[in-house]
Amino acid sequence: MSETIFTKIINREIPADIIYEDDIALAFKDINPQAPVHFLVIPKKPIATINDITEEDREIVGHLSYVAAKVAAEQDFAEQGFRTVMNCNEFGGQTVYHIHLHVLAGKPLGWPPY
Ligand code: DGP
Repeated sequence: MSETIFTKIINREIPADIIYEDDIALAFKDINPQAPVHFLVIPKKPIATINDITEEDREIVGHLSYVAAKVAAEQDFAEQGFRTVMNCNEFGGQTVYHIHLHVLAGKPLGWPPY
């Protein structure tokens, strides 16, 4: 897949407010927050969309939820509650084609999301 802005964030070629990093994933604050807490958890491996996840990626993708919960606990909003969202393609509202888990928290979130 072609490189996105998120590869540049992983490689520190452009700045981001990084809040978590390990061998598999990176988490950083969303540039356009939609809630008091809004960060993205991305795999270091570039995978364009949910549709491109392969069998060998299953552990990586599961790890993104693990990181979301870990940061939620560290930042003390786990018990209050939060939402994770992964948008896919045009109708899903995806704009950056490197999968990312949105983590939103800090206020009651509406449902359905439109
Ligand atoms: P989506 O629409 O699901 O593809 O979400 C992409 C998100 O990525 C969107 O909420 C804004 C965020 N974003 C886009 N470019 C940048 C950037 O350069 N830095 C940061 N921190 N976030 C970005």
